[in-house]
Amino acid sequence: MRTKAADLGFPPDFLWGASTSAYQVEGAAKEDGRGPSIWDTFCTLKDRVDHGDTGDVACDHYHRYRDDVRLMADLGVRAYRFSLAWPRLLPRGKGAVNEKGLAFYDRLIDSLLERGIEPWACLYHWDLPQALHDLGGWTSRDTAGWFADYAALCARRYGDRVKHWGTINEPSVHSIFGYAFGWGAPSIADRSMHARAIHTLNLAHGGAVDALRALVPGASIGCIHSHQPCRPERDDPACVEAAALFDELWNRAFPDPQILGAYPPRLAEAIEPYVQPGDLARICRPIDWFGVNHYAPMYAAPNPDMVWGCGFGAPPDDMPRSDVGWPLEPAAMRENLLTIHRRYRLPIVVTENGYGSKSEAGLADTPRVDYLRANIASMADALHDGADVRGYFVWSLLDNFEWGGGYGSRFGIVHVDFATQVRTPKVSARWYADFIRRG
Ligand code: IFM
Repeated sequence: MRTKAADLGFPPDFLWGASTSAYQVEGAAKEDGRGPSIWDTFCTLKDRVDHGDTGDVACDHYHRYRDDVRLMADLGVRAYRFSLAWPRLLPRGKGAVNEKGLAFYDRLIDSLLERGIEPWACLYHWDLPQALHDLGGWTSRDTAGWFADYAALCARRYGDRVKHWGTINEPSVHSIFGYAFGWGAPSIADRSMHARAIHTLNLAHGGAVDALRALVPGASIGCIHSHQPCRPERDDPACVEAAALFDELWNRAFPDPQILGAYPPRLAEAIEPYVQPGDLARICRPIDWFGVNHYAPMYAAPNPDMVWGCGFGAPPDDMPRSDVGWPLEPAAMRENLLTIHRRYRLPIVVTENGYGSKSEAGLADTPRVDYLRANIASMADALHDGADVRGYFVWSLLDNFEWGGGYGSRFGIVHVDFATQVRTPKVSARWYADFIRRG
């Protein structure tokens, strides 16, 4: 059965878009003066990324962005959420600016605007310049100041054309995987370093909001969070407490101080040693929307091997799973959006939602179509029930570098042959295009 956006009750100005991020698609990692990021370094570590994959070439979006913009225009996508690569613009994170890097995003932004596609730029999607990591990275308060300087540079250069800005993509995932679990760059597993990183990332967000607000007339600003329903693996007190702590680490460590002005109760004590007078006022700046990357409910359990004593648990045995093992429960989208609406009272933009597959070979990605259709319908339910949802970006436009999963995990609605760089829209891309047009 075909579904129209209008049938689901989406308003005519509801924004339908597609998302990517710099390190996952650009490639050209050593070209035109780009400096190394912590992910370039992480990819050189043995056995950390499946098949030893790296983002060196990725989807070669750096050279093929025009084709990709044309592809989006053909699909009828109205907005493109991409990230600016800090190490491409400031190869050492601060100081000397790389004009060739700046010029790349000029070209990308201009070609989007030429085709009527709204640019949504995110300042940071996990690619911290290695030179700043060497100075302490997110565990050093200085990094928040350097991030605000970087935000000002971007605002001055692109603010005449880019009005929608995200500060940081999924700070919780970046900090948990990078500083608590050691599963992602910069590969640290230390509770106090994680607590410090949380606070610096929050300060960085606040500083960037101020810079964007001051320098971009009419800016619309948000932070982009991975926020998922978080449930105990089992109904026993230890598990319930583990899930409450994991919920604070994953879902609340960033939006609570940014929007409500306080750290959630279980984390407050751990972060308190790093909080200086006035910090929460610097973090809690007025923003325009809550960006949520929604995928699936999470299950949590106690885990003494993890630095916080909790971690991922197992979903119920009878719960259907995606090809990458994530629970499939479309109603969780509605639940999640209503939770965010009730707690934070901001307009919401679904900045990522998508289906990952490890075994996908061809273009007939029916499970992805089923996932997108059901999640969009659930988003419509949330809208009808009062959540102020304004837009939806599919993750991802292209198959790309899926971090530790390398190129073996495909999330694109457009297939990328990584040997030839040929792009071919999958059935899901056709479905999404048809859905947008009919709406
Ligand atoms: O690929 C990632 C993206 O970088 C952040 N959100 C989740 C996606 C799928 O894992």
